Amino acid sequence: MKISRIDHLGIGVESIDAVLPYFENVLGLKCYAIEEVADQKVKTAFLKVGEVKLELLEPTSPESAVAKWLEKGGKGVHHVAFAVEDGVAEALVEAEGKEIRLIDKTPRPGAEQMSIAFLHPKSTAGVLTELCEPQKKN
Ligand code: CMX
Repeated sequence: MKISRIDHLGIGVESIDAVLPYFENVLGLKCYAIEEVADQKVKTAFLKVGEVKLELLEPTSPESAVAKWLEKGGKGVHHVAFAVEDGVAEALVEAEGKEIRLIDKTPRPGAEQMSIAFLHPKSTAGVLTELCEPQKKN
């Protein structure tokens, strides 16, 4: 697969409202979008740091993967998202062929009109890994 850059770092939080002042007033970053991703049961807030984005993730349901992670004591960086240039679906086939455990067998819709898929942290050096690309327009 061809990874071109880190697209974003996902940061899990109990409340976006509670942590946004740190990112905006102390680090001087600007939140440019708030979006709910129903499929992932999260509300997201995006801030840009140069080319890389920070995605703050607040669960919208106790069933959310982020809610479960927070409940088990998770804090801070939740996942790293890599932009794939030659297709997420193709990258999943390649990863599975290299015995990487897939969470998503096929890409799903993510925030910012991206197509996303996750690889299981047990086969990615402990880092929950997202692969993403802009959704294809039909
Ligand atoms: N980073 C690293 N390791 C993680 C992790 C994370 N974010 N979340 C869970 N794990 C580890 C746990 O610590 C646990 O390890 P141990 O067994 O050593 O304790 C292991 O993964 C558990 O794995 P599991 O039993 O297979 O699965 P869980 O029910 O705990 O769920 C995971 C974990 C990663 C499969 C689940 O969170 C998932 O499917 N994530 C993908 C979707 C997602 O995270 N969506 C939210 C973001 C959406 C967005 O960005 O739009």
